[in-house]
Amino acid sequence: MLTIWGRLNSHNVKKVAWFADEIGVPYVRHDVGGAFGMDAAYLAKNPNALIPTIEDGDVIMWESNAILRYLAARYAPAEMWPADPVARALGDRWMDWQFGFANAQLDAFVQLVRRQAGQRNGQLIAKSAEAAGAAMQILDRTLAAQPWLSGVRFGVADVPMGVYAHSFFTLDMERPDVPHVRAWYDRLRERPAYARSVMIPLT
Ligand SMILES: N[C@@H](CCC(=O)N[C@@H](CS)C(=O)NCC(=O)O)C(=O)O
Repeated sequence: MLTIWGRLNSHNVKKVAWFADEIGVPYVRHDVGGAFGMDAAYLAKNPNALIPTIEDGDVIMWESNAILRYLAARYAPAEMWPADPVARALGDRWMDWQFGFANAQLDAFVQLVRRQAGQRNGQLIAKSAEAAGAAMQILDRTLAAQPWLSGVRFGVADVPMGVYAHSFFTLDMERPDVPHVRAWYDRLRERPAYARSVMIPLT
């Protein structure tokens, strides 16, 4: 049985929990990180003191997108992680691109979700919302030409930005009009596994 270590209000943990569920890999998840802390046994598995970490038999893995690629290669249907190097790479780049998006949106997320109403820095929120919106306009141009970041069908490359689409459209901040990203997000919201692990209140 796959074990996932990490609190589910983390974007990076959501990716792994959603994708494992999506491809039908049963798992148990233990809350670690944030208010739950990390004990010595956890730090022995992940010396970075970050979440998520997985344990799959003898395999201990960290780095959420590396975990996704591992799960995809080992357990997912072939179309979710194409063998063709070009098709694979064209989707895969959006998995790395997601970390830049996460940096852009980080201040807005922290201010709006993790600070009390009277303690928020409006300038930080506006600057971060603008950077996140500009990045989403790049994604929008891609999703105008293809239905999924993975290409013609849903795949693992949709997962990292799919998780961030939920916070982007849920945070109470200014957003540019990105109709193709919105339509993709609406398609993701129809997926039961996405609803279970990603569409939860932001905390
Ligand atoms: N690049 C790492 C980043 C992991 C990361 O930054 N995780 C955050 C939560 S999203 C974390 O562990 N924060 C400390 C904590 O939760 O205690 C990955 O993708 O797994």
